Amino acid sequence: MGIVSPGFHGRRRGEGVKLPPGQYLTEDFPVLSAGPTPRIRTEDWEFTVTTETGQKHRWTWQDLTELPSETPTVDIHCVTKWSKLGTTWEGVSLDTLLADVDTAADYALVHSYGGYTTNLPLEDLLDGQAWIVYRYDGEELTPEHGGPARLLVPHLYFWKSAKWVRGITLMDEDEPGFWETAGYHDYGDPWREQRYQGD
Ligand SMILES: Nc1nc2c(c(=O)[nH]1)N[C@H]1C(S)=C(S)[C@@H](COP(=O)(O)O)O[C@H]1N2
Ligand SMILES: [Mo]
Repeated sequence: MGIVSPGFHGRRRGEGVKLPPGQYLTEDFPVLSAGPTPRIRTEDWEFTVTTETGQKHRWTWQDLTELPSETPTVDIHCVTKWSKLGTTWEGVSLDTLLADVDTAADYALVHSYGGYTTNLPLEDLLDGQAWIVYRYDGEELTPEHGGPARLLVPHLYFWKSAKWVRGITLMDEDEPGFWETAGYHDYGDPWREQRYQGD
């Protein structure tokens, strides 16, 4: 057998790539939704951040899309064991959205149109780790994948990346979301294989 440098295409096939434990690579983009896909017109869309003191910050679709955007390329890891490498998105960093939000909260509960929720420590939304994204692979985010906009927080299992995101509540105490209440791990670090409570 010859010596072949894996290069970029090899890397995409997973050669020389270390995946989180128990994960396999997929090239397609599975859709995982716990219920029907809500259809939200951008005219009706709004995103709110509510602080632990009840202060509300609100962004319309126009507000969101006029903010400076970023185009993160990240690997995503679903708890059902597929991982997808090098996905490219466009959206607004939570650092930008939370810049003027006055809070001392430690936890965030993310709410979606349709009723889905998921929780995480507020610090996991900051420092370039999370975005509200509205484009995927150069195209508008489709409804199936969470359009018009979803949370993207790729360092945690993908169930934390709430599709059809509608708001974030900042809280002093942790409060489990939809899958976390159903027995999935409260934090969900794929590299520590935190799939279920007790992992
Ligand atoms: N609102 C909402 N967000 C959600 C989900 C959901 O059912 N509803 N599923 C989660 C899970 S388990 C995964 S793996 C990803 C799937 O995103 P995708 O359908 O774009 O692949 O979305 C997450 N965000
Ligand atoms: Mo998932």
